[in-house]
Amino acid sequence: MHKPYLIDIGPDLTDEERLVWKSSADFCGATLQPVIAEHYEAGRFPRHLIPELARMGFLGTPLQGWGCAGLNPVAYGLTQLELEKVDSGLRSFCSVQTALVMWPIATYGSKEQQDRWLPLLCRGEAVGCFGLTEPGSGSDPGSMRTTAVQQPGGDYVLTGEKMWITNSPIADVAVVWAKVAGEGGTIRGFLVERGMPGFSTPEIHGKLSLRASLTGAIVLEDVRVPASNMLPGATGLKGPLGCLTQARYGIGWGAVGAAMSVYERALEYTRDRRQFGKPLAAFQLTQHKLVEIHNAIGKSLLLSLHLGRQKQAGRLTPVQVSLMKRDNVAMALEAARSARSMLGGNGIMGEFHVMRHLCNLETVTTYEGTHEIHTLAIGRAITGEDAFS
Ligand code: TGC
Ligand code: FAD
Repeated sequence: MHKPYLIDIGPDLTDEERLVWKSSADFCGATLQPVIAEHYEAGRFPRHLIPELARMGFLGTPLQGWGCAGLNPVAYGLTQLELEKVDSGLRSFCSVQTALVMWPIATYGSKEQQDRWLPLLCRGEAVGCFGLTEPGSGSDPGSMRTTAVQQPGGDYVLTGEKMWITNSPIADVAVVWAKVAGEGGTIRGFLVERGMPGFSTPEIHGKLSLRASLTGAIVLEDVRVPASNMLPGATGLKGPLGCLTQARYGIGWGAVGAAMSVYERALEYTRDRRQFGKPLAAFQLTQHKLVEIHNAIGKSLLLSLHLGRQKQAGRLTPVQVSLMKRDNVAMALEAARSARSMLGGNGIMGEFHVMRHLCNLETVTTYEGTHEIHTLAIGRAITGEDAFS
């Protein structure tokens, strides 16, 4: 008797959540999984799939209005799980658009900004990106050097460079964070649009991770942005950090999907492949590896469900999200390393999909706050001592 998962959250879900999970799994398995390895190996984002992702409600998923699906946090998390079960880069595309572009426009934006951008972004007719990181400012975004200087007529002139920006090469709109000169350097968010003179987004080439995702810079050479493009509801570092809390929540769920993918491959492979006269899965050392991954997935899933319910009740705190992002991604990375070893030489091949997840997860543990930064955030919360600097 073979039962791959002993922890099943299915009975704890509502009918709607189960339906979302199943339809997401069916879509991702039928439409994304068959093409992902080829795109990853070519270092290409499967751009032609954007309309399909939009049709599935994967853009702006938890938002209410503007055509968005309006799913609750658990159902939204399950969509992220299924997307990342295929590839972290596909989840990245959707989560940047949703949590880092649409969420700030919906939360901090003016009605005019919302009505203009959110329907287009929801339908996938426009792509957005989020510019916080700079060449000299990663874990410490408060040290950013991009500036916005207000002109006599009210417009702002933005100058600086953003680095490592998901989706930037194809973005129609960039949420750019900059320090406003003359206001004590307060951080504000601006919607910078493709076509504005001085705005360019060169692609970053040579990534060995997240190869099916587009990453670029944002170069701002005295870009003139109307005052009406400033996000009126965000002032200070808590503006961008609030967006990160939304995206990190989705990553917490997504990482469980990546771990499930590598676990299922390792289980199938070790049950089929025979050495020394019996299946690899019949060796105690292999079972130990499988049990470690299996149990870790179960615990991460339960944590995600618990924190999803807290979010639904309005009780989820940013540091709880740090815990979820940190631990679920670390779990998935460990699972991918172990699964790769169980596949032996085949483990490095694209067709077995494990090495791709392993390489992707090296990015996932770095972006949206590195593992170390989340350790320090949790350490600060439980000790009351700040060890960041
Ligand atoms: P600190 O003094 O702690 O906080 C400043 C203000 O922000 C508030 N706050 C938060 N609000 C919402 N969510 C959070 N997670 C928050 N963390 C802090 C805080 O309450 C305070 O508010 P107020 O009212 O008192 O002003 O700030 P700090 O300078 O000490 O920095 C804290 C630290 C280091 C944790 C933060 O800077 C940090 O998280 N650094 C990591 C940077 C990061 O995650 N960058 C990600 C860039 S985007 C990205 O990677 C996208 S990948 C996309 C993809 O492809 O999926
Ligand atoms: P650094 O901050 O230089 O850190 C380097 C190392 O030092 C890390 O191990 C870190 O944990 C450690 N470290 C730093 N400070 C401390 C400390 N106080 N104590 C102990 N250790 C410390 N950014 C965006 O704004 N938008 C995006 O869309 C986006 N997409 C990305 C896509 C990809 C593929 C990648 C790789 C990155 C992306 N990022 C994006 C940037 C990402 O958020 C940063 O890479 C990340 O925040 C870390 O910054 P850094 O690379 O400058 O590393």
